[in-house]
Order: sequence, then structure tokens, then C-alpha cells
Amino acid sequence: EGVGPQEYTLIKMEALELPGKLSALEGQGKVFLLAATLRPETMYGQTNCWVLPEGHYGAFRGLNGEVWICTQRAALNLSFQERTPERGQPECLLELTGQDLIGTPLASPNCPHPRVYVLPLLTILTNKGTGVVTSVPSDSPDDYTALMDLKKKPKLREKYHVKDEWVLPFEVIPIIDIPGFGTQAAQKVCEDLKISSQNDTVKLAEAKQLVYLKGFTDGVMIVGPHSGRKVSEAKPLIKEEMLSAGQALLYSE
Ligand code: A2H
Repeated sequence: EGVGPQEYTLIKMEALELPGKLSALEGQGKVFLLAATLRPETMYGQTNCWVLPEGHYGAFRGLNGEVWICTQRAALNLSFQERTPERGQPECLLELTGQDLIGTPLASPNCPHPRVYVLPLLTILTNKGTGVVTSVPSDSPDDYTALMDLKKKPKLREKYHVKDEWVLPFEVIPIIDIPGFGTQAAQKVCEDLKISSQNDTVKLAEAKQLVYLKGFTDGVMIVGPHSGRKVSEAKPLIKEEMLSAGQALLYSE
């Protein structure tokens, strides 16, 4: 944990349908899941979205008549950062669990798939970010391992009512070349360290450290409008593009 505040980019992942309990939001405006990331330049590699199945979430009144889904804690922080209509009093339209969100189809900025799905990640912390994470298995060891767990374990899919078609068609998308690690750095590091599941938290922390530092300092984008540029140069540009297009917002805690 660092000392100063952490600034996240919140990626607005739009619900394309409102299945199950979410149908109560019909007619309330566009509905977005807000995914907190430190790596806005990696959105070209998104394959799904993660929530904690037993986590508590809410659908809150956001700006411009939109509905934003995140934890209560994040909604309160957003309201004090002048990013909801009423300072200090985020309006909760609907209480949800992570399980209620699983299977929701989403459209996300810079994502090559027109729709990706909300899936369960068991290591999400609800006291960090928004409790919603966008999944980039090419560059995040957590995301890679959790996606492989779901692909390899039909029982795990069954337990969280995850349909095969929300997982099996989605492959790792190479987006960044890291000298020495290649274009699927998360996979390489997870294999090198022999990480066997998302619960292998000690090794995953080591893997994250390795890929994260190397990716930022030596990585080169191989997709998108900044292809050929270093990650460290592309990152602020891509972040600014999404912010000014209204596809993302800033959040700190
Ligand atoms: B990152 P830090 Cl490609 N619980 O985004 C668990 N993990 C969370 C979270 C939560 N509540 N909120 C955000 N995160 C994840 C992309 C990414 C991320 C890549 C590579 C590394 C990476 C795609 N997922 O993070 O503890 C989010 O995943 C490695 C550090 O605040 C967010 O950025 O340092 C990162 O962890 C924030 O972690």
C-alpha cells in the first residue's frame, strides 16, 4: 500500500441488456458498470468484466442521467469528488450482489469484442476501487489465472451460473510486446512461476510485480492508434482520449 492517494481510471462498461434483477433499472437511463483500472492503455485486450459474487453493489444515479454500478463505498467517494448529482448523498436506485450482475452483457471502450460478460473473480477486494474490474488476461496475471480457472473448471462455472458461451469463446488478445516476456506476458509469467489457480495469491503478487514494472518501462503497444509507441508514452494519451470521449472518469481514494 502506498501513502498518497491512488488515482484510478474508471472505465464505463455499458450494460447492453438488463437481465434478472437488473430489469428493475429499465427506463432509468443508460446503465454502466464502473471498472477501476491503473492500466487504461490495456483496454484493447478486454475479454470480460469481474465482480465478487458475494460482494454488495448498488446502482447509483450518476451524471447526465446515467446509472452507475459500483460499491456503496465507491459511490460515496465519487459523490465527494463531485461526480454524482448530490454531494455526500449518492442516490441508490437498486441494491445488488455480484451474483446478480454475472452474465450481464457489456460494451466497453476500446474493447475489440462488441460484447463481453460479467464473470466471478473470488479475490476482488470490496474496500478498494469500485469492486468492479475489467479483465485483460494478456497483461494481468490475476485476470489470466481467473479466466483460465473458469475455462478449465465446468464445476466452477456451474457454481456461479456462468454459461459456457460467456467464457469459452474468449481468448487472450496480445496488445503489448514486452522484450523478454513476449506479447502474452501474463501467461508466460504464470507458467514460469507455475501458478495453478486464482487462489495462489502469494505467487500471483510476484507475477503482478514482474509484469507490471516490465510492461510499463519496456512494453510497446502493438495494437490501436498508438501502435509502436512505448506503453509509458501511450498510457496518458489513451487515458485522455477515453476521458474526453466520456468513456471513462477519474476516481481517487
Ligand atoms: B488493473 P492496486 Cl492489464 N480488487 O487493471 C482486486 N483487484 C482490483 C480491484 C479490487 N477491488 N480494483 C482494481 N483491481 C485491479 C488492468 C490491469 C491491472 C492490468 C495489469 C495489472 C493490473 C486490467 N485488469 O493491476 O492494488 C485492477 O487491475 C496490477 C496492479 O490499486 C487495477 O488495475 O495497485 C489494479 O488491480 C489496482 O491495484
